[in-house]
Amino acid sequence: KVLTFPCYRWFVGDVKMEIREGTAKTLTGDSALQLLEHRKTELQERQKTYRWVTWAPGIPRCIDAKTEADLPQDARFDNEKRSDFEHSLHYALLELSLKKLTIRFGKSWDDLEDFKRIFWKLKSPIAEYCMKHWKEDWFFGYQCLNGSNPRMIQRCKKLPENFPVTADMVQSSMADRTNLDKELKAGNIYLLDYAIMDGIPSNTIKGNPQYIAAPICLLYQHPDEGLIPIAIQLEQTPGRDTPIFLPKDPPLAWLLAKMWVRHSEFQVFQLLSHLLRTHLVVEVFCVATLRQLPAVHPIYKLLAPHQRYTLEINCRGRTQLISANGIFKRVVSTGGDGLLILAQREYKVLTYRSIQPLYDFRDRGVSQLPNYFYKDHSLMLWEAIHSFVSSMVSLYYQSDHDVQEDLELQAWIRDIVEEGFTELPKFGLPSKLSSTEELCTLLAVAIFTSTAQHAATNNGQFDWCAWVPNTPCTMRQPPPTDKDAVTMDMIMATLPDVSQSCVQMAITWHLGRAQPDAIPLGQYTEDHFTEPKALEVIDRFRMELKEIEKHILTENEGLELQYLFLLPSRIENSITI
Ligand code: OYP
Repeated sequence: KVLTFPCYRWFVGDVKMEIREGTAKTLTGDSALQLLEHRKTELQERQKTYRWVTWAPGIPRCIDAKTEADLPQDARFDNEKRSDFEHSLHYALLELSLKKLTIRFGKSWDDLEDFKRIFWKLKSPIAEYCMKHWKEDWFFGYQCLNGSNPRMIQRCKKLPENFPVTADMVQSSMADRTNLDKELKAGNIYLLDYAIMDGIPSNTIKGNPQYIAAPICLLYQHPDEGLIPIAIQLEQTPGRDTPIFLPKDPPLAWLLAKMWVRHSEFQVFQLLSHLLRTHLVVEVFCVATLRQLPAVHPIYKLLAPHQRYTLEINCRGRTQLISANGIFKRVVSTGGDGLLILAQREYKVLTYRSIQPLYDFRDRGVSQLPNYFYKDHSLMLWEAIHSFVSSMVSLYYQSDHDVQEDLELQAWIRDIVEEGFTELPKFGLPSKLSSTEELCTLLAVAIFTSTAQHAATNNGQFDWCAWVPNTPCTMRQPPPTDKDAVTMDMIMATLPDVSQSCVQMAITWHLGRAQPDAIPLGQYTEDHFTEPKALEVIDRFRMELKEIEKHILTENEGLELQYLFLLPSRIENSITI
């Protein structure tokens, strides 16, 4: 009798052909000796092909590949994706360099209106909205909730000791018959604290030093105006040279203070929320899955579609974006040593708990905030993903015992915790799985992070960063120390120059635009599962996603600023960009 191997793969030119046969089986469910033998050889091969490497200490470990060219075919972009990726960036850069030629070179802009000159063909409705409203305080507050970094804001019960805001400083921002103290007690005061930026070394670009601050910003959930910033201090240590900026200050001083907050936001958003907390976290799951689970394993079948292209995009990121002479080094204030130090600081405090949306919102104390669409949609998606995963797991694991006894699964979690998330004693994920519940949470985290969470941070980056003054990637002058001395010239000398601005627009457009070959969340095109029960579970998941889609569309009807980043049809099934 001919043995049917669970998975055959071959290549015709560049086209990947794949045939899988048979039902998903865990190790204990597979009994024929030859099949067990096959599982073992498959894993040995895979472990030779996919190896861990420490790209840099103090961040998650990753795939051992110098560039994407070192990756096995299976993990590479296909032709269409590769040529689209390469062309789109060239297209954006070319368009912008043509504009640059018509502007003066390597110079500051003359005034804020000047930024419009590169704002020509590459645009989006939200980016244009942003251009019109970025100076308004409510818009600043809105972005904390539904911008591209919606996980920074936290409730403030007590003012931090290094931020001596007094009640009368902010009284004029308050609604009638209330004050700071009452509002702190009522839970209407919030905080953005960029302490993590304190002391991060800043880049030098073409001989010019760039600057970094570590702001703290107080916000107030105003009954009529919504969430608004009410006080900003640009450094962590209070003092005569670090005044507390207020909305009633000279308008340019208040504007520049907000820009400094938004500049920190750019760094935290791109490096921590986006790169570290989605791309690099998910890569750990990818590598462990490829090394420890054979293709017949139900958990392999479940996760593989959520890992498509992630290794290649991360390799490209490491070689072209955050490398010694990559894009960050060329145009961003944290380029050079800064970005790694920043990522290492965040990695030290990264917890498994904080990548589970329920706990994240609870720990930040944001349940009272209205119009927090990111939160509402995340929770709906988490629910749908968790229930999908749970149904799938229950098809293959009848009890906690089954989980404990699955040696492949246990090797998988050990690889994740001990090889991937090394040097992370407080992460909070044990290296053994003892129940189906633990397994379901972990799988939901892996899928949620590679789909919804990545979409929430990645997909809005052009919308929120294309209008450079709203989210500047670098600052070319130190933070202001005197409120009365802020001038427009000083603002223009501080913001990114013409060429830095062009690169910011080009890259955020390149990464934020919809991918032409995108596979949306819940679409399983490779038919890993074939058994009817599993297919039913997939169908149910899709139906739930459809419901969420309808709900979000209805909710957005008539909204001036729509929140569609977590619309299921716009969420990719994996991190591919
Ligand atoms: C890879 O040809 C990626 O230069 C982006 O990286 C851009 C390139 C390569 C450059 C291609 C080229 C994707 C993976 C990732 C990630 C998350 C962090 C994204 C940060 C974007 C920052 C934009 C910087 C603007 C100045």
